[in-house]
Amino acid sequence: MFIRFTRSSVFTSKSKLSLYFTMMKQSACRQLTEPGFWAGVLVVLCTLSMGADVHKALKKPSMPSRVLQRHKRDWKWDTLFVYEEMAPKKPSKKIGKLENTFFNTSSKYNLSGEGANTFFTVNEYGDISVHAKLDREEKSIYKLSASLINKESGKPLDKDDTFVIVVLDINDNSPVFPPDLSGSISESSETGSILMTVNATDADDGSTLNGKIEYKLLNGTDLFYINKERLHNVGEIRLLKNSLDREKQSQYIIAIQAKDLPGIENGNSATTTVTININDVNDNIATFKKGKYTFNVKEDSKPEYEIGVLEVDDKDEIQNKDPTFTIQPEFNEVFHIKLNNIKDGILSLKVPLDYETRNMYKFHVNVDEHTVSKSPDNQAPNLQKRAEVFINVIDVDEPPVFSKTEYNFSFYEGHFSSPIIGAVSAKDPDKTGNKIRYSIEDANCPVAVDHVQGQLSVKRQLDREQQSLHTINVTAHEDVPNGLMSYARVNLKVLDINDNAPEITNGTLHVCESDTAGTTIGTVGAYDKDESSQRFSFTLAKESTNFTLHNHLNNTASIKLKQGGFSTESSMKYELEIEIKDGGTPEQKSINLVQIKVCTCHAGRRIEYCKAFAQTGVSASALLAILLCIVTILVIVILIVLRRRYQKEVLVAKCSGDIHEQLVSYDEEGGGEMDTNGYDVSILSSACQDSSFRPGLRPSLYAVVKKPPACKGDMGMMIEVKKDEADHDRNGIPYDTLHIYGYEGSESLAGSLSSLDSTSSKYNVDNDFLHEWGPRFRTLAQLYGVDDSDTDSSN
Ligand SMILES: *[C@@H]1O[C@H](CO)[C@@H](O)[C@H](O)[C@H]1NC(C)=O
Ligand SMILES: CC(=O)N[C@H]1CO[C@H](CO)[C@@H](O)[C@@H]1O
Repeated sequence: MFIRFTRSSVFTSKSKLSLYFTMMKQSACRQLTEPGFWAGVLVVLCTLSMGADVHKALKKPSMPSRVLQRHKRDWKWDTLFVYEEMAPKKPSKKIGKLENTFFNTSSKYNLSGEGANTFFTVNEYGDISVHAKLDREEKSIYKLSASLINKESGKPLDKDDTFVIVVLDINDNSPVFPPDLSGSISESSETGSILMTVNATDADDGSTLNGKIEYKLLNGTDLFYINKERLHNVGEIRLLKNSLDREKQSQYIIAIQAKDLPGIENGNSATTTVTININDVNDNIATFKKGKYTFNVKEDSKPEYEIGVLEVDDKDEIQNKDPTFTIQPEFNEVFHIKLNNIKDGILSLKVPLDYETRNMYKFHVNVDEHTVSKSPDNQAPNLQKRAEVFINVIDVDEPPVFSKTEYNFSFYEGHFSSPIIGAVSAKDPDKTGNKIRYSIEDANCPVAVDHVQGQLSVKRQLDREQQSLHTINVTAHEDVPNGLMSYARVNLKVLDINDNAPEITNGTLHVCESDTAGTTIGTVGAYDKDESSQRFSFTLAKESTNFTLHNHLNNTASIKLKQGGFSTESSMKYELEIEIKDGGTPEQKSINLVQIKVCTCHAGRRIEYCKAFAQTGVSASALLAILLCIVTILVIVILIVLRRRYQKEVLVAKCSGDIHEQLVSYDEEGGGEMDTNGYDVSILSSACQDSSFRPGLRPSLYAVVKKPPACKGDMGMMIEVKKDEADHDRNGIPYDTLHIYGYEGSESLAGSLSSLDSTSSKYNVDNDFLHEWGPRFRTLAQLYGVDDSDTDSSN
């Protein structure tokens, strides 16, 4: 159960501090109010008895009844109040008093909690005073705790208790508008429509007038108004008159004032501007910009060609323009009007024009528009809702025109007495009326055209069975230089004549050994390439002793046995010659051979085994061909065998040794180009260019004799010979082994070791030193040295 009191009455009551009696009554009432239903009754009674003061006590925010029960009459206070924004005074302002029953001269009060000893202090008598300027918007309630202590020992004399100090509101804040206010409304809106709502806020206590807002429009009041009611501080801007016209003014900027303390002259206020956009509706009709439109159109313009634009005025925004154009009815078949992207009319062609028929059109066009509401402008006196249109058709040189776009002719296949198929014709539509020349460009076309008359004729016999329809393009062009041309299609259907003989459809039948006389061994049919519906008739060209033929007159015939007793053992072959006539005109007939196999059969004449036809065996020429093939293969095989044998003999001969022209033969597997350990590859390449050929580097494995006089010539040839030998030596070492061949020569650095060249006559070493060696060598010096006398004389 709750009892509600208006807060304003609490705050406005001035005589509210330290009401001792009230406290007494109140705590008594608290005790009574604890249990259930009676509590409610008692509260009401208590309320009545305490009058205006009791509600204050009940509203006290932090005075738990439990505490009060335990410390009856110990602490006494009421809620303390202080106005915000009050400058601290000297002496400081007393806002209330703490009272405790245990208080005496040796005790003192102490404060703790929010703002204790800074904003609020208590003196030794329990007087609470405020020392600072408080701001309710920052903090509206301070919760404090009071204690009573011994002055000397500091020991608490009673349990602490809490109380609150309420900061009272003053009107120190102004309303604040949200930023960027704007609204919009359709130009066709009715009186009273809401354009937008504004919602200003005021930081002051919303339960008092300080926090309530009233709005006022500072301009635009001829068109708009704002509500005076202050429901949740929301202001609604509404339309005063339904006289908006976007085409005259599309935007309004209105100043709004918000003021607190509504209904009171003073108060804090704020102003802002809001933008009101007027939305367009289709309320203006379209009118022509001009009264007369003139266009030129070439006669060869295609349908849908856009002749020109019929511009219109429509003040509405593009999405609200909706003009409809009507052409004078007689011209509806020739012209039509569609809208372009800016909603002007586009006059277009429906059909091609022809200068030769009509070179000028004159008609009128109306424009109309259905609007959702009417702008006053629509009532102007002479609105241009009708315009005259003049169209001049311009002559152009046009290509020939065929009498038909497609011609269909037919012609019989085979022989013809007259080649004429038919004729095409074309005309020059222009005034000049040029002569037309016809031609067919395809050289393979079986049809020719007369260049002047346009007569078509076949050039050769046609065959329906080969091609039954010919499509021919005939060209007509004006017989003048740079004359225009056009084409026509000619479809030539080839008609059938009975020029093909019928053919049998199943030429092989079988007779079973078990068949008896009268058995139908098969049915034969016929077909014909010609298209005329034939009635084939079948007859036996030669009487048969064994078979009869029965014509069914439905384009089939069956063959029956005259007698049974056929055997696969017998060497007889059975053939029937059947003559088939197609019954057309002229009648075509053919003699067809039906072969009849003799077979052993399962039940139901299902073939088990058939005797082969004598004729189906291999023919003599085929046999000959097969024989020839076999002989050829044999010959080839024999040749191969012989060759193998011969080669083996040669190898055996080679292996037997005794080959004198072979200079060196090593049974060594070569290391390839990568094997640089066995020998130095560079020798081979340097031998030609490098004259400083060093013998010490020669691999001992190879016989090196003497550097050849030149790389080309003898040595070159020898190397080629040796290379060739090596390449073709089947017993030799692998091909990637390097052979180095050389022979003794005059330019070897090592010189020749042969004694053959060392003749004494060419021995001219200077042995003069022998003379200097003394008398012991005189004889030697005389033998080999230069003549002494010569030396002396020269000296
Ligand atoms: C033709 O006639 C024969 C005998 O009257 C009949 O068996 C056969 O089914 C017929 N064939 C066709 C194709 O009508
Ligand atoms: C099985 C059978 O009767 N075959 C006869 C078919 O006709 C020839 C004469 O053309 C007879 O010699 C066969 O005996």
